[in-house]
Amino acid sequence: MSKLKEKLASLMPEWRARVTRLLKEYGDVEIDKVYVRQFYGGMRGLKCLTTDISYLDPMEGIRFRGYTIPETLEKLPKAPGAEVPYVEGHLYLLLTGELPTEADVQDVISDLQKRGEVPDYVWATLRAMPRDTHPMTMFSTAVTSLQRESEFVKRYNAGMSKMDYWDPMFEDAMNLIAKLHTIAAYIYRMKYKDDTPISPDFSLDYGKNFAYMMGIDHPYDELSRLYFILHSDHESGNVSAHTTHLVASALSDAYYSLAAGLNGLAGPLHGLANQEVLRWSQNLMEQMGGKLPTKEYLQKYVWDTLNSGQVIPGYGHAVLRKTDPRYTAQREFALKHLPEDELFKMISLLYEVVPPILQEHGKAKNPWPNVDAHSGVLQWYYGIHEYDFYTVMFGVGRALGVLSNIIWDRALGQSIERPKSLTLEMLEERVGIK
Ligand code: CMX
Repeated sequence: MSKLKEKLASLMPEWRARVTRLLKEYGDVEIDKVYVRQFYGGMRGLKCLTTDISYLDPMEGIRFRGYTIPETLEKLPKAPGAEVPYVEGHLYLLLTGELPTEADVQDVISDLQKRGEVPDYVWATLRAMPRDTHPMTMFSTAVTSLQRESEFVKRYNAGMSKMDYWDPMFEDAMNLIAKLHTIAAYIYRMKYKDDTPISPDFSLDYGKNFAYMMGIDHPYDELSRLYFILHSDHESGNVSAHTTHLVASALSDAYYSLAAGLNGLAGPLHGLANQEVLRWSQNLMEQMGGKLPTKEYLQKYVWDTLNSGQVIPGYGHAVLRKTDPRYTAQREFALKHLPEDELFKMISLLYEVVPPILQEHGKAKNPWPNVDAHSGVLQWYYGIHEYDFYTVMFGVGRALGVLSNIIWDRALGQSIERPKSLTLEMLEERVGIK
């Protein structure tokens, strides 16, 4: 058994006892009310999910297991000379709630390296798809195709106690995480780099190996680590996390569950917004002959977008009410590594121009940028000019959080999800409309 799995097994009895007590002694305590607006408003603000992996405060932003983004980046172990922590250490934190030692991180690194080989049929599946298929479709298909490897399915079919569900869920999650960066890089180089995939180097950590397989030099390894950590988790109500949790609640395995979550991530109001930001910003730069627009021109462009009934991509959020600290962390990386880049200057100008316009427009509850407003410009700078690949990298990062969640879902016996629907007529009757 890996050390990480042993650690998880040692944590579970106490967590299970707390959940059992809560449900037994306080199961009927009311926490929140449901309002009519929430029926048609995407259940916004409704408190009916639980996770301990991360918590999103509207003003402060995400905390991973209690740590803010600056704290996470500061406290997790780093490779000698590196500026961004190991992805593997972040996974340890998400799963256990504890900061890993350097030895803990090395254990996770070597465990993932052993699980990293991708079966050839995955490549054959990807190659059977038309080359102009969206890379998110390829990514989610590759994950679904791996479902035949599921340990959970094998153990479930052989007959397994509910108390043990988390164990094969852990195996599936780790086997998947170990392969996702390789699959992503393969899709990239097959689709966009004249079909020249680079085999993984299993002596490297996750972020470094991804940069190596993408064929991009330092400091792209640092950016990869940052990107995967920042995108890992945003509590459990966002579309990708909730979908993964929902599908896993039917005891679908990690492969089915993650693929479903990735399909949700591929929507333009969620993860795909990062490609929209770049497309929208570069359209404007093209109009300007590659030059930075004036502030006045940019203001007009933003208003034109709003007046044509479209959203400003990368701005607004369902929960956040201030600048996303994931945006700030990426901005700090850009200020250090590409302060003079024209596109970065454009993204910075948008940061000045968009919030007051959204405030004046008066619709968006949050006029500030979210994570997607900044990720594209960094990828572009290091040579990834294919916007539609950005969400795939978001998906690699997001897998760390959503898979950690479904391991704990099984450990704590979360039930199959089945909220109750009402008809419009019933709602009208309940509020007194005749
Ligand atoms: N530009 C223009 N209008 C916006 C807006 C934006 N960036 N953000 C919100 N609004 C509008 C909404 O469309 C909504 O309009 P209607 O009343 O006509 O439906 C109104 O303002 C109120 O919306 P809200 O309560 O502030 O925001 P929601 O919780 O409904 O939606 C989000 C949140 C992220 C979908 C929305 O802000 C948006 O569409 N942003 C642009 C897309 C984006 O950046 N998505 C990425 C989010 C992060 C991620 O998941 O990756």
